[in-house]
Amino acid sequence: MQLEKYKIDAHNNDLLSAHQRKLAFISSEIENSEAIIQKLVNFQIAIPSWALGTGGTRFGRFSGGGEPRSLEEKIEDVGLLHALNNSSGAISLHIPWDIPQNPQAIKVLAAQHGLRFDAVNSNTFQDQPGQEKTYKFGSLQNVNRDIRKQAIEHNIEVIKHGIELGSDSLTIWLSDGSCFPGQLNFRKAYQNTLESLEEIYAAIPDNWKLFLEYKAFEPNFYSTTVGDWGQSYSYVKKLGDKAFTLVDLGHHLPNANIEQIVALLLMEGKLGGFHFNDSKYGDDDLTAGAIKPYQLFLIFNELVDGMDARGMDHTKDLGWMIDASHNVKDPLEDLLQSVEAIMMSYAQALSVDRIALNKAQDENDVVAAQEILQNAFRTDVRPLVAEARLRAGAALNPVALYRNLKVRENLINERGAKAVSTGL
Ligand code: AOS
Ligand code: ZN
Ligand code: ZN
Ligand code: ZN
Repeated sequence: MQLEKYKIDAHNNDLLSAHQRKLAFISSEIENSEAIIQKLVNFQIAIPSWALGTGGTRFGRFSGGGEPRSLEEKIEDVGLLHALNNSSGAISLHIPWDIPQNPQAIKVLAAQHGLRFDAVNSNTFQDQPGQEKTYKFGSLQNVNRDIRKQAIEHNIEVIKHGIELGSDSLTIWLSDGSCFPGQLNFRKAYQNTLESLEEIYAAIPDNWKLFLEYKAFEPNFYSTTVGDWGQSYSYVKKLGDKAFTLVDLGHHLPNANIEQIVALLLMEGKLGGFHFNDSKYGDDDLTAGAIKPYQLFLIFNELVDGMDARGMDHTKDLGWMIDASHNVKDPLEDLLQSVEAIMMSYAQALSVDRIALNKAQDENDVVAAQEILQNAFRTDVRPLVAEARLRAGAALNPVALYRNLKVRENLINERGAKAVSTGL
């Protein structure tokens, strides 16, 4: 389905005067609103290829229809999102779910939609058809050298696919761990994992990054071999300058102070990037900002503070990815909501009066510090985010336009009501 520019323009014209009223107000409230809008125009968040179809649980999956049946159609879907919000200019692929048959043609197609390839993801948490050895008892940690070798070779294969597409990072998430006490020798599992990661790291090109994701639990429920940020940090620190920790917001134990983790990793120069999502219980992979928007804002508050302190480029120096997969929404609408929530938190964090905050902190003025942060969080910055879209030629209200244009109905007509996304 094509989203012609004149349809976006017509939508924007309808909403323009109301938008301008709101923008004028907020611009008078926030001193650096113009600079914030510019930063929002430049900010891009990668869409995971596995979020384009309806997710499921182990109890079932209810497809919404019109889902992308191929890598080409996944790129088309992300292209639609990007046309609507101009903030989703990248796609993150999962191998082998998304093996490009003709990389050159895939690159051209992505470029036509203004998309680049973000981190490529390896998969050693499932056995693939025809695979020689099983990952039932782990991959990079496995007690069996041949199984470790198979997993290492898979990761190297993924890097090769990434190079062909112009990606510049590899994300490794391991399901490795154990389900029962005694099952695993923790030290040996660590050593095996480290050695395996070293072999993968050796295949990482010089201009690439290796992201090591951590997760407290699931599918293993007694121990996970890269179980928290400290464990990930311990590996990436040993690997070298191209290795970083990746923070998936849903991968922590309840009540973890994620913003503090982010601040410290950033300070250590080992924060690689994010998998944004939200959760109430575990790795729920709900829409970013749906449950704990204040937490999302506090994370961005640390990011802006820490990145600026290190002179980092907000747009380029971290990997910004979504990792969501829900069961009851249209996946494209959900992704539009996630991107919006991320942009809002970023805008709010940019609006924080840092000088005043530092002063309040230095004076132990707890109330003032809280007022500064909550003021920013309670300010409606949606007109700034909308203005950034307008200036970039995207839609003032992406979800509304998506519905008005009946995008899902069109995709169902094109692909069929039973079209189920490839991959997960
Ligand atoms: C798994 O819990 C992780 O979040 C990974 O990022 C995973 O590769 C992704 O969710 C796709 O399954
Ligand atoms: Zn993740
Ligand atoms: Zn996860
Ligand atoms: Zn998740």
